[in-house]
Amino acid sequence: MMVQGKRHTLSTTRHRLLVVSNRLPVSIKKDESGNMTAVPSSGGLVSALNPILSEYGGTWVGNTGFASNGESHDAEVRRLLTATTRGTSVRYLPVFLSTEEQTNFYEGFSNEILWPLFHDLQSRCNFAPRYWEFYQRVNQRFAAVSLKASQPGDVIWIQDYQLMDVGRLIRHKRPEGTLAFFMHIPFPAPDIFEKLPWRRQILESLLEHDLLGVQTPRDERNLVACIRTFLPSAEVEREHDYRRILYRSRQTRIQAFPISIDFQQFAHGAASPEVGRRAFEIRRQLNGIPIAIGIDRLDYTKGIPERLRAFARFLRDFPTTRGRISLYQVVVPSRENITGYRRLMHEIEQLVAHINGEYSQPGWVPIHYVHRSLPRKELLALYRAASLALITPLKDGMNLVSKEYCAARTENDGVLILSEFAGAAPELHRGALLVNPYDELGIAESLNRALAMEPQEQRRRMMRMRAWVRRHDIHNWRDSFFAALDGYSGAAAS
Ligand code: GDG
Repeated sequence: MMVQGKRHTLSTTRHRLLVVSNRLPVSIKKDESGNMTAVPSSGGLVSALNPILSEYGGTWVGNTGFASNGESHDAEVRRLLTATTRGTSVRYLPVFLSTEEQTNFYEGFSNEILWPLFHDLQSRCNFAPRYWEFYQRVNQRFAAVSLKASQPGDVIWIQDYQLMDVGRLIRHKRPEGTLAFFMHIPFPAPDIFEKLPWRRQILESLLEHDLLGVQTPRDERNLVACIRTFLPSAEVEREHDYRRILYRSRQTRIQAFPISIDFQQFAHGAASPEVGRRAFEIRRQLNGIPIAIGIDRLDYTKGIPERLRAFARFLRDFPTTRGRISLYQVVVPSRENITGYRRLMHEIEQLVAHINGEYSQPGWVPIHYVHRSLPRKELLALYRAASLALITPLKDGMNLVSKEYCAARTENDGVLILSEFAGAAPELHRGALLVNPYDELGIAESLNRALAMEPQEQRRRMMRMRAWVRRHDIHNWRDSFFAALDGYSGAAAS
């Protein structure tokens, strides 16, 4: 639709926006005396979408991580959420799940099937049929809350792998509505996706959206290849930088939108005197010994044990570096109700103890290990204090930490060692040292190379990465996504 020669975009017409994600950006916690408080949730999805919602305004639908516990409890949660967003243009709307639903939908279908499968770790999957029933049932619940909270002209933007069936259920009631979806995790190739017993239903549900965003061109190729393989009657057309799918008289645009960060916010925050003082303090407390940081949610996809082993290999193979660098590994608690995650935590703790036991010397510890979530300022101070970032996921949709590290390096120094299987790799490859996260020796050699890297080379590499992330920030991501949606949706015609 053209207005005075200018294309209407979602940003200029301000369509009402409803974001739907599994978790709200705040979690509800109850203390010992039974008082409830709302605390910010952590994770990449929240980091990325928070600045967008605060700026654009809208409704955010999601669950609070707290099992439903009767009418009066639910009403209290609602009141708390309303109080949390008072004075802003954002509204949080809770979806309440029972403990059984949480177990089977979230821990079960989402995190014992979809999460490992979509990260190419199929041997970790548990394809229990009851999980699928709960997945559909809970998706139905999210769809019902979203429908009730929105009007036909609104844009409904569904997030991530836990909610792939919501669009189908909404579409049924709103054939003309504008529905978008963004997948934050990788999309697997057909030979992996085919293991999913419900592969056809999932693809059909995804094709109910007007716009389907994925992180990287590789994810786009994989998704399209899965559609061609498992829905052979779908027609695929290639347009400039996206594909158009025609299936059962609906059109869906599929496109890669590499997600990003609020570059200016990270750069300004990191450059603040307060953060500068804290970074100085951290370096002093560590006796001036440089650090390489690793910052990850507790998750086997992040490659933490593999990284620790590679660090030990580095200390073994390059003995002159002992005492000259430490690894500062932050592991943010995550999904602690899932057995595999608790096992992973113990594995990490044992490895840290073992490596420290083997190599520590007076005045130097090889690995500093922090197992908790840090306040934003402390995180920024660590980014500033760290000469190296060692980010080696086995597979990652994007990995925002790698972009945040670059944004925080306002002096254009520091080296990023990055897994070639992170979604960020194709964007940062001209500045980062890319490694295979399974290749212990390769990582050890890269660490050695990073430690010896001349300041001019660090500067050249860091400047390239910072320029890229500055240009391709979260605002740019939102604008591209909304512009693409405009060309396709009921919103554009309204
Ligand atoms: C998923 C996909 C994709 C971490 N520790 C602390 C903390 N964080 C923040 C970081 C960053 C976020 O959490 C982590 O984001 P990632 O992108 O690295 O990873 P996931 O949580 O797995 O995110 C991922 C993302 O969605 C977005 O699409 O990139 O591939 O898996 O922002 O800063 N924040 C604070 N304290 C911590 O200790 N405050």
